[in-house]
Amino acid sequence: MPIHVMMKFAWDSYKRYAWGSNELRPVSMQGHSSNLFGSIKGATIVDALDTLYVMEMYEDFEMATEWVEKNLDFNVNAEVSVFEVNIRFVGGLLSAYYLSGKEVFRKKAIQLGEKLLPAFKTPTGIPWALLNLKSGIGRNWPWASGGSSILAEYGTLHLEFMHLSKLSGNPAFAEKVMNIRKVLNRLDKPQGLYPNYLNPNSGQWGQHHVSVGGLGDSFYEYLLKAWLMSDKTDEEGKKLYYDALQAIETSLMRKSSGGLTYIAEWKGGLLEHKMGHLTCFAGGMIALGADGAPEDKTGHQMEQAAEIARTCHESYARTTLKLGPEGFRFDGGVEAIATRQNEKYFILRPEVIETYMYMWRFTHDPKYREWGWEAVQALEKHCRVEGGYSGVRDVYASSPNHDDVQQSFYLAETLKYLFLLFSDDDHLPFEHWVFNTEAHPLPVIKKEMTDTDKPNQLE
Ligand code: DMJ
Repeated sequence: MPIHVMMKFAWDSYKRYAWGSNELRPVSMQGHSSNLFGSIKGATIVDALDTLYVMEMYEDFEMATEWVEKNLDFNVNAEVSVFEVNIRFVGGLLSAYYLSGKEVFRKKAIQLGEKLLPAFKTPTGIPWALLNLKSGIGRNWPWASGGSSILAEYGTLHLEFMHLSKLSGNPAFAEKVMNIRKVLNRLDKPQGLYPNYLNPNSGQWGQHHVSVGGLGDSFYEYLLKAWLMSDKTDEEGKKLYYDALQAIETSLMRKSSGGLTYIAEWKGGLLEHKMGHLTCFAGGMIALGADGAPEDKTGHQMEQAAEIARTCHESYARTTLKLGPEGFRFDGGVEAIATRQNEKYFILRPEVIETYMYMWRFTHDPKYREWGWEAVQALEKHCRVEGGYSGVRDVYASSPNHDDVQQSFYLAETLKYLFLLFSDDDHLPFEHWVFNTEAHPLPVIKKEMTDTDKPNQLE
């Protein structure tokens, strides 16, 4: 099954049953709206724009562009997740702009970025998680430790905001995200690790939970990518990334008795021997950073990345449906298997395929394409339903019980990374493009040529 045919089916189903809604319910064949986006509409359209473009589905891209022009509206009286709106909508609009050159995307990205700025009105400048786009009033998730903001949320704005400053000429966006770094730099890090919770009023850490999966993940990713996207001029981003990775290696990375490397979670000094599907993105991240690693660690980091890819593949291979669980454990006599009912679901997430894609690009070892192909077959067999693709509730069940949601990131990320895994390396080459955490490609901002770099005018 060629990947663009999968995309066509996912897109056509959304178009037919849920056009304009945020997401599709592929079993009940109707629209689905998550409150993460308030009353902003069309998440799937904006998230899918660049995938349509990259797969050369230009008619569909035009249709999506027209919808954005006529219908995408941020003047809504509703509370949104700053992080989700940034990675999916701002990121999606920016990459659609850079790929197509269409002005409407630049304009809409800046408009939305301006709407998000009031989220930074806190005593420390660490933004709120939730923001009412009309009133500009923000707050944090009620469940987050003592009113804290979340590392993976406030730490995953950097790439998009740097581009917003570049495209708008307004330095405010870049200043806001650089200030987040300043606040973090002033704080003590327990064993060099970054707790997931930070109070935006006091500037102090909340509970000492550390994770390279949910609540922490893309913060680390954006340190590395900030450096890469700056054409390797952001030395601070570089240092913060490699120092954090060293702390992760020392305190969280472990090998099971069966020889599987995993990244555990840390709760108040104790290790929880659990890895999330979300954590599996780390294989790709470590591979992407390996080339610039200090102290001759390139080979070592490539090995770590390959080992994580293998562990994550095992988490798929050890299920009945050959799709990965949301979380898997390395305790109580099991390895890479979910033991709790609420960790057995699969919601079309991309992280494992993302890691295969990076590993393929860096090694050309055919096993990564083989593993990607296994995932394609499982998606076709168990997730494809009459009205699109659906997640499943239990990957260990003998037949799939569908959750009836086609997540927008399935089109933005899972299908894009699959497509790139089976494409030549000159599709979106890493020298020129950096992927935001929702797989939206953003161009490297080339450094000004210095006098010595400049070609000799006389020659
Ligand atoms: C996406 O929205 C992004 O990849 C994010 O970083 C994590 N969660 C989903 C996909 O699993």
